Parts: sequence; C-alpha cells; structure tokens
Amino acid sequence: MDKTRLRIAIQKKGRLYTDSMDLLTRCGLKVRIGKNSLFYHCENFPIDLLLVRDDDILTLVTDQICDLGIVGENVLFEQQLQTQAQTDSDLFEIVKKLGFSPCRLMIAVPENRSFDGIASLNGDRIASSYPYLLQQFLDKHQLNAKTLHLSGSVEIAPRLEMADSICDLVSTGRTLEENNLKIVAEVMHSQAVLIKPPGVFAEDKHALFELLLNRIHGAIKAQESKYIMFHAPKEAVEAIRKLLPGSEIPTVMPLGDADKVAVHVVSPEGVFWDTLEKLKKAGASSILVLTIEKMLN
Ligand code: PRT
Ligand code: ZN
Repeated sequence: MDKTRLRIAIQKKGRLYTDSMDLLTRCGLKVRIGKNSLFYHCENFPIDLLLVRDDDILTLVTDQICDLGIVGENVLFEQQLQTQAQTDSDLFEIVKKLGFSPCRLMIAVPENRSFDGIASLNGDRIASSYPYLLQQFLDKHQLNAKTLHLSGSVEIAPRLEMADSICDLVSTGRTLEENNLKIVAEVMHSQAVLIKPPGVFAEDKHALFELLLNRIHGAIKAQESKYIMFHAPKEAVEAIRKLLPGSEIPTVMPLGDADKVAVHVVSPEGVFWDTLEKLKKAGASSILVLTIEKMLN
C-alpha cells in the first residue's frame, strides 16, 4: 500500500453509503463516483476510497488493506465477537462515533403472545442475523434459548414457524409492525463509526490522518451547532445565555438604542422552537438561527 496515501473503506451501496460520502464531501474531499469501479482517487487529497460491502470493512481494516473504515457498530461488534473466538489481539480502534445510521438491535415476539419479562424467552428459538450479539445478551441475562442464524428476512421467521421470536435491527419500527411483531428487549444501540487498525500510523500517514480527523470533527460539530443572533436588553443577556447550555462566550455589540445590544453566539446543539420561545420571553427579539457551514477550532 502507498505509504503517503490514506485508503478508506466505505459501503458501496446501502444505508451507510450516502451519509459516508456526505461526511467526506463536507470534509472537502472531491471524488467522482462512477458506476462500475470499486476504487476511486480523491481529486484534491491523497486519499483513496474503496467501495465494498459493509460486512468486509472490518477485515479490510484489520488486515491493513485499508487505513480507515466507516461501518455500523452492529456489524463491527458482531464480527468482533465472532473473531474473538480465534484470536486475542485487538482488531480495530474506534476513532470517532459519526452519529448517522442509528438503529437498535431488538428482540421481538408475535404481537398476540403474552409476554412476562425477558425470562419468557427461555426455551425460545430466536431467529437473527446477529447470533453472537444475541448469544452475548442471552448469557448476560442467563437465558436459555436457541439461536437460528438467518442472513436476511428475519422478520418472517415466526410466521413460518421457524422461530418463536426474532432479534433484528429496528429503525422506525415499521417492519415489525407490518409483521405483527412487538419489541420485548433491547440488545444494543448502534450508529456508524470510523475505525482504524490498532496502533499509530507511520509518519506521513499519521499527519494525513490527523488532518482528516480534524476536518471530520469540524464537519460534525458544524452540523450540530447553530449560529444564533438576537437583540436584547443589556441586563437580560446573562439570563438568556443560560437558556443556551454549552454555548461559547457571546459577541455583544452596542445598538443605536443605548439599553439594547446585539448578541451573536454559537450554540453546540440544535435549537428547537421551545428554546426560541423561552429566549423571547427572557427579552430577546429579532432572533435569527443560522446553520454553520464549516468550523475549525
Ligand atoms: O450490501 P451490504 O452488505 O453492504 O449492505 P447490508 O444490506 O448488509 O446493509 P444495509 O445497507 O441494509 O445497512 C447498513 C447498516 O445500516 C446496518 O449495518 C446498520 O448499521 C444501519 N441501519 C440503520 C440499518 C437500519 N437502520 C435498518 N433499519 N440496517 C438495517 N435495517 C433494516 C432491518 O434489518 C430491518 O429489516 O431495516 C428493517 C427495519 O427498519 P424499520 O425502519 O422498518 O424499523
Ligand atoms: Zn452487509
């Protein structure tokens, strides 16, 4: 592998692809993705992208074919448990939780089944694409159930009488509803994460990695933060600031009206309507909330 370029594995198509590409674009990376190739050079950065199935990303990073990968924690921890049986050494490091592709791995049973706590799972056949995470959950709760490993369409297993319950990813809950299933237990929360092989990169790569990581921090922070501008009576500024937890020291500027000031402040969180209504009640007027495109601290 080229020692002066970073190679990143991302999902080729599916739920992680768009958000992974969007993040890299917001970091300033220019890549023209075509239809057939799996390997792309970034036009303005010594970075290459390898587009693969999400199931291959951990292996590509562990085997150091790629320097970085973006993958869901569900796939990552399932494969880690699977591999742990064969090796003791660390497979990866999580560099950053990326916040996108959130979902939960849940145990669900038919809606019409009476269910009295997770002990009711004893003796069940549970269908899942995540047998290792499921077994870990069963062991933790000292439950004695049988796992049926299916690679897809897990939700139809109870209707086909292949299983009594399922353990599957849930996002909106619509799939469960359509299949007359109800959630009875949560196995894990998941989101997309950036991973790398354990240890430190060689010098050139390390500098590139640090640069990209700073941009990723900045891109995520900019997306979460808001720039807020408003007018307020001077004496109300402190109380108003307290309504914006975590905000930085505001810029306060005089206005023509001697008692009033203009305030500009960056809030690290999204600002909801009820916060704006509270700001107004505390004396703020002409309130503007703007998105931030880039941020570098
Ligand atoms: O081809 P490749 O192997 O790369 O893709 P894939 O088919 O294995 O994965 P893909 O693209 O479906 O999902 C990639 C990752 O997105 C997953 O590993 C999760 O980290 C994340 N993710 C987020 C989800 C969901 N939400 C999700 N809802 N992955 C799958 N689902 C499925 C779930 O299995 C169920 O069938 O969607 C259905 C439930 O959705 P709701 O909205 O009806 O609850
Ligand atoms: Zn997959």
